[in-house]
Amino acid sequence: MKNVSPIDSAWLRRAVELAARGIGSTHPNPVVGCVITNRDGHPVGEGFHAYPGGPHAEVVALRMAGSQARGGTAYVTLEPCNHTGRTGPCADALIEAGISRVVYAVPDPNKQASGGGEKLRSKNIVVEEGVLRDEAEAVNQVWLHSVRTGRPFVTWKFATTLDGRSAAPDRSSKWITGPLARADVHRKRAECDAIAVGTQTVLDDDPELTVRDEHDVPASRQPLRVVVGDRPIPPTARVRNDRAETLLLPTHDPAEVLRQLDDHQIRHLWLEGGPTLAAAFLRAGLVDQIVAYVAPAMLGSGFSAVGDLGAESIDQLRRFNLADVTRLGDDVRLTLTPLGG
Ligand code: AOF
Ligand code: ZN
Repeated sequence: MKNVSPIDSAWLRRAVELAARGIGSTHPNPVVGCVITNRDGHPVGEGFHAYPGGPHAEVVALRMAGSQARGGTAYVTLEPCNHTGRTGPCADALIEAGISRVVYAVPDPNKQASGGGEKLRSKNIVVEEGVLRDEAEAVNQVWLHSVRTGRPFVTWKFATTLDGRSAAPDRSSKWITGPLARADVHRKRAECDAIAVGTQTVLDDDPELTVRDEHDVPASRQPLRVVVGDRPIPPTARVRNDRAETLLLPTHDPAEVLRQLDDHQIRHLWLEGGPTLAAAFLRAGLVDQIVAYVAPAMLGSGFSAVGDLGAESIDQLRRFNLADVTRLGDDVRLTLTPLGG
């Protein structure tokens, strides 16, 4: 660990907080936050990236700071960009504003945009990289993962009884968990770019796969609905309504699903099942996070939340890191990550 001044980490922590305000609305762009302090170290501007095509965090903060940015420091969660995309290069904006020092957390893995740090240094601006890196990585986890690996970050969500069942023998499943857990699902769906289910789930449950409740989201901002598999979907199925876009992927290969979604610039896929699709993704090692809603109830019969994972003996048990446990009414939400991930 290098020596970082507590003042620098405090302003970057504020920048991470600002970045988090963009979660769920910047797709396919990253979340980015920025704070500007003047030459005396007082904050004079702050901002975050709010929507794709909108001004970058640095530009929002520079506008607020105006001439007070001269001789000051910019704290940014991501390396300032060096490209003209939908907006001009932030490195140039910082140079023109007369900033004398730039402290950022994470280098930009996007080849088209990176190089801002070098550009700033070449203009004799003091540049420090890697301050508060873990926090800034965490807030931007999904985007960083997707740019670095070239495939979407995958969250598998399921609701289950204590005995691991997600549907009764007649395939009915409404409702296993209570209203607080279901509202939480809508909140989390709203942060994703795509929601996928298998064709069997469409036939069994006829889900709409949209973000509802207090989130009154227009069709243009709804996550993409993705139906995986080759069973025919009736024309009356709710996934075919006009409340969101729907992509039908007649394949059974999770890697192919992710390749196609990457072409659609999907950063975060929310996988809702059912058991066959979930098992295919798990077996392929393509689940990055699991969110399990567990109800204090039992069925004793019916369908398991996940299909065959190929285990024949107990030494083939799949274990995960338990990252979080949250109580939601009478239900419990477990967040798990792959071991070693
Ligand atoms: C953002 N917001 O605050 C920063 C970004 O499509 P553009 O022109 O908006 O450029 C997006 C790229 O710019 C993005 O992939 C990232 O590499 C870089 N920095 N992007 O959306 C920001 N600072
Ligand atoms: Zn930029």
